[in-house]
Amino acid sequence: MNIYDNPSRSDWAELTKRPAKDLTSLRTSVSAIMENVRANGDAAIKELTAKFDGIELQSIQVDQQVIDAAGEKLDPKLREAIRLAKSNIERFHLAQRSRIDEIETMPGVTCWREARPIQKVGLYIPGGTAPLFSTVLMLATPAHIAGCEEVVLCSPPNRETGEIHPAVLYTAGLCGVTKVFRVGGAQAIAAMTYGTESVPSVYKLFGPGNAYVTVAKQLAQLDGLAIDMPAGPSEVLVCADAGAGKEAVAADLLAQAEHGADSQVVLVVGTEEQANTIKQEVDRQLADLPRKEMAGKSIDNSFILVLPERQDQLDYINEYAPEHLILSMAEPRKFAAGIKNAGSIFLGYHTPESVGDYASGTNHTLPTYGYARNYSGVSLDSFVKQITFQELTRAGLEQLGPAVMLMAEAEELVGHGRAVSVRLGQPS
Ligand code: HSO
Ligand code: ZN
Repeated sequence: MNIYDNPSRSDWAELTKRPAKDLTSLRTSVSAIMENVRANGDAAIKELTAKFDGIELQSIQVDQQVIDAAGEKLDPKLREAIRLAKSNIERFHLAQRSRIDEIETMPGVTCWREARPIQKVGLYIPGGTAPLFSTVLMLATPAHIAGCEEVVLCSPPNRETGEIHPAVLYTAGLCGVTKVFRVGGAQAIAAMTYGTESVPSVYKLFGPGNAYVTVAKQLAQLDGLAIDMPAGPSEVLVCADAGAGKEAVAADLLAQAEHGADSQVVLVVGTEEQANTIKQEVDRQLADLPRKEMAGKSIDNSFILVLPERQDQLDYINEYAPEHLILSMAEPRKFAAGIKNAGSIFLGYHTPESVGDYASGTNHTLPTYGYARNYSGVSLDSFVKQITFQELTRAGLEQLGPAVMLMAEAEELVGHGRAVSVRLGQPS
């Protein structure tokens, strides 16, 4: 971990850069996979699953009995933990339901907005090195609360068993997923984009994935689907004051680093002495981390920034726009008031990022790669559209009509004006 001691502002741009991601080279091969699935449906899914996952699929869809029985394969204590997490996530997302306020913009002219669920949504849950059943909680819970009619989940089958991890299946059953499919990669995204004999097409895609999945989601957008947000490697920025425990800060940094070699980890502190102390502690804790190889690579690409001035710390963080921001400090709320760009903020000495990753109630699907400047994380809003309404009385139309007719005439749209005048009994 390099330490940068109070660099000048002109050097900050370099220190907010994420490693370049050029996915254009994958476009051709991903596009071929998508076309194959579009043209050949289930047969293509089976062919591609044999090729990429080494599994001959008997059936693509997971039977309901298999989902119902998945919980028995889990430690009852883990089932309990998942239920606790679900209850907190449910509570937080239920509170995000918008109130319907009817507004009279002028007498007799009433306007309002109502949320309607996106009817069909697709959730992608990666296989890979860790079965991310927590991501099922984060996506399926708000989808269910929103009232989405079809909640489709795709996840790659395990290379040995040909099955999806029981924790993923159990959580899917618990959170109201309607159909689960043993398919991963770009072929899963293609299946949910175009539909196959088994897999329904959906209107919006959610969930993390590797580079192939990311490119497939970009291509799905060109075919009219919505996606949750642009993807990039997960990241954390920890800002620690002198009172922050070195063990906790180092553990927070490593919790992020163990996600993958390309994870981004940044520490901001006030003194070089504190930077050195925490750097040593990171190395000490890294030594016995099971995923030390991956975490070590991420730590090698990470850095510590010494910024003695509080305003500089704030300005740097806002420029970096971290996915996760941990404010390990005595008065975090005061500091947080100055934050303009971040996906999710963890306040004080007792709030590790892990609680938000799993169970505090907030959503862990968050904007990475600086997209916290212009995107929010997943929430209940991600699963609904807002429809606007207006209703006028006769008196309301009499009041508003003349202005509309004048504007229509000025835009030379005679038909628009006529739609008002005929209602008011005026000559057309
Ligand atoms: N930190 C990840 C979410 C996660 N962590 C899942 C553990 N499991 C991205 O926000
Ligand atoms: Zn995490």
